[in-house]
Amino acid sequence: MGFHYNIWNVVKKGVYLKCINCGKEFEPQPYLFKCPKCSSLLEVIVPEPHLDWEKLSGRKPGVWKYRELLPIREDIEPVSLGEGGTPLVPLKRVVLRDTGRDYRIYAKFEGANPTGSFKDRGMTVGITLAKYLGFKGVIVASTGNTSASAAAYAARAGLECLVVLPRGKVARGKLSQAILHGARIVEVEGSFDNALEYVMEKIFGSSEHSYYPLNSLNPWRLEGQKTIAYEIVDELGRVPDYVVVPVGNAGNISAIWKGFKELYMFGYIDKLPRMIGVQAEGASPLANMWENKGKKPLFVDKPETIATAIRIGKPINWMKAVRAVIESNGMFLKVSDEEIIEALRKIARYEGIGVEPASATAYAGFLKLVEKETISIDEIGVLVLTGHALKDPDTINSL
Ligand code: AN7
Repeated sequence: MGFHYNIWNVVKKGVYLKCINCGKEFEPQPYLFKCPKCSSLLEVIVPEPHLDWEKLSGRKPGVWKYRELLPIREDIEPVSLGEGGTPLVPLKRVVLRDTGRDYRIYAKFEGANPTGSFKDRGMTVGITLAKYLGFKGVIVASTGNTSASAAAYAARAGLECLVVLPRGKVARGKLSQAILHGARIVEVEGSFDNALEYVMEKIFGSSEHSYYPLNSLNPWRLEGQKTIAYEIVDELGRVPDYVVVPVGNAGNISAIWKGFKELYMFGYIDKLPRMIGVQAEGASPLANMWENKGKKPLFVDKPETIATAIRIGKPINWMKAVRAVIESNGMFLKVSDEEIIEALRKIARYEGIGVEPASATAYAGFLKLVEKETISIDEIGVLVLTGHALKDPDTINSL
């Protein structure tokens, strides 16, 4: 390490890292991404807050409304663009039209975040950590949205940003954002999986640690994303019966589940929702595992889908996501590119909500649930619509 930092200047007292597999606990360290004992994923454990949930109602909506439940010290001014606090809107016309029934279903429109995707929730935490630990910059592999978000938040923090992208496979809006905010761009052949390998080699194959990696292997970033669960409960005034989440690298579904579990453990809610993960057919290692009743993902070497955001064959957070789905009594599903396009078009035309293809998998997945009769008419569901339509103008123009 070329510089000195004190993690306790940034991270709250009582916070620690825990291996999701062997349960071993570790002091917080920015570079600890895998358990030294069993190589599994780590999660951040935040101590139980002294917090009356009702007290929150007077605060401004957004990620930092839930400071007591985040691992960052409360005397630190976060690097923020006002992320979170996104609309939760009932879907009525499209659902009635497609199913003939009044399902009680809401869309959590994450496209309304500052850079147009849910990634901003994680980035505000990740970049805050990177800034106050004194890193020179950040590095991410990305299918696009992570790079757009990292570039914007790094710009705000005065940090350099290096993004590694799969060549020719990043939707134009996202690439434009990364360029606009001044990121340095490296393109690699293949898919996101190859881009992530490049980042891991660059970081762990070198002793030069001035660029902080903010991929979803980074458990700190996921802490910001768990606020999606908090907001859903806050706004609905109750816990939904099921939550449908598009799955690529599987960080978001894991983070949202962690958020619900914390609310449950701390006694703010008394039940938990079923977590439904949706993948695109050409990039569906987890949905295929689920179909075959297997225990390990069936990794895909050459993932392919119109939903480039989730064109990922080896989801790094698969173990967390599988746990979320099993513990919550949920499931993984896959949908075809045709179903994705249809879903995208319909929620745009009948609800006025414009999303990118990866996000439309949530609505396509909901229709599958109706078809399979795994949800009932009196249950409340939330679809997490992860990114804005403007992210992918080329796909939208070709509809
Ligand atoms: C719109 O930007 O992986 O399952 O590098 O952009 O947490 O990976 C994006 C993922 C869903 C999947 N919807 O979330 C990246 C990246 C949209 C996304 C996902 C992504 P994860």
